[in-house]
Amino acid sequence: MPEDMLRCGVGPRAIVAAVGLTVVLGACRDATSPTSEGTLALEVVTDEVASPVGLASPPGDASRIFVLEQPGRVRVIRDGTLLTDAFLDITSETSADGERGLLGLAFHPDYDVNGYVFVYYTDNAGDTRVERFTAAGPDMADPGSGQIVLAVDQPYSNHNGGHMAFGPDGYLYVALGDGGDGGDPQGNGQDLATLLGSILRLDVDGGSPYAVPSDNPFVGTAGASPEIWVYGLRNPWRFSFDRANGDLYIGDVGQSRLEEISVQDAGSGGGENFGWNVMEGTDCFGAASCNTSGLTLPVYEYDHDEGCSVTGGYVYRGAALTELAGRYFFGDFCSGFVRSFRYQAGAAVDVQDHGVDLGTIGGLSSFGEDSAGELYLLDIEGVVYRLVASD
Ligand SMILES: [Ca+2]
Ligand SMILES: [Ca+2]
Repeated sequence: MPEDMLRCGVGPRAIVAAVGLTVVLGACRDATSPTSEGTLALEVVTDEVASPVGLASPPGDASRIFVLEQPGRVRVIRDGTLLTDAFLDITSETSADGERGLLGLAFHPDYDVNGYVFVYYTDNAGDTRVERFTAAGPDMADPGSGQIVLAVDQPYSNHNGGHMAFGPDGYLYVALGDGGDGGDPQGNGQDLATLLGSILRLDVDGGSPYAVPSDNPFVGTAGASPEIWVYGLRNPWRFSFDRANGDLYIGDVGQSRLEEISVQDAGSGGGENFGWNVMEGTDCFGAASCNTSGLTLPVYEYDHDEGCSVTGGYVYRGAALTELAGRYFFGDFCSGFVRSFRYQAGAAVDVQDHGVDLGTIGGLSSFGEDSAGELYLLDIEGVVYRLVASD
């Protein structure tokens, strides 16, 4: 085995293929990242939003970004100015505490025509709802237009997932955590019968409230929920598609040891099992050994001495920082670091820690991407930052 295969930054999947699972993963786990390039800075867009947990722009909309406030509001920032009135306020229908609340927002690819926007929230019974609203004007949704798309009972208050995004295929992808508590006591992560612990793929145009795409991987599998696209997830906290090539990046929050980023190559066809709760990252969970066959391991992971809850981000494809093109940015909610890597041939390479440039973010709740591909970082204390070039 070549010596450089032992270095950190060479992804577990490549290593597994080459030498088997247990030999070198420990050596890679404590990847010490080089410093960044001294070119990045954070610009405050607003510090007047309440518990921001998400950000998105309608496709092609160059003037507005929408910010999710966990208590139940969607706010609009137009040309850099936070509008007073909310685009949508479902605070009265939302229970927001801990990991609950308004957690996801996705604009329909034809939003400029149909005005459809999808939100993911915890209802007053503590259960997950995906609801479609219709815009009533440029900066306001019709509060009476709500149509429930998906309802999923939640056994515990935590691990609700919550992210949604339309894929390059035009389908709506919805992330659900394992249902909660600790250690996945119901075994939801490995249970294809439940929607929990999975990312779903829904055709919201082909049926009411949705149709299952006929090429979803578990269509026709006895006992499986056909909505499932991938599974074996604990609490996917932000996933994203690389807008240049369709690769899917998933940040999955760990239990007590390992935080991970997994990647699904575009064109995979779906069905990947990302391991939970057989594995936490590249560790067997709760056991000295486990059957790892068929599991897709993370391309990057880090220990809890470096953080405690991964916040998945985006591959940078904007215009302002062209030297970053193709870098996947992510961070940690607890320690507030911001890192990036390039994904090449199944591996995370050229990992950088951007602490020299960016410091740490107090409560890095989410990243966001606008229609132009510029990146934003959200601090749960109320701040939206834009990633910019340093002076
Ligand atoms: Ca839950
Ligand atoms: Ca995993």
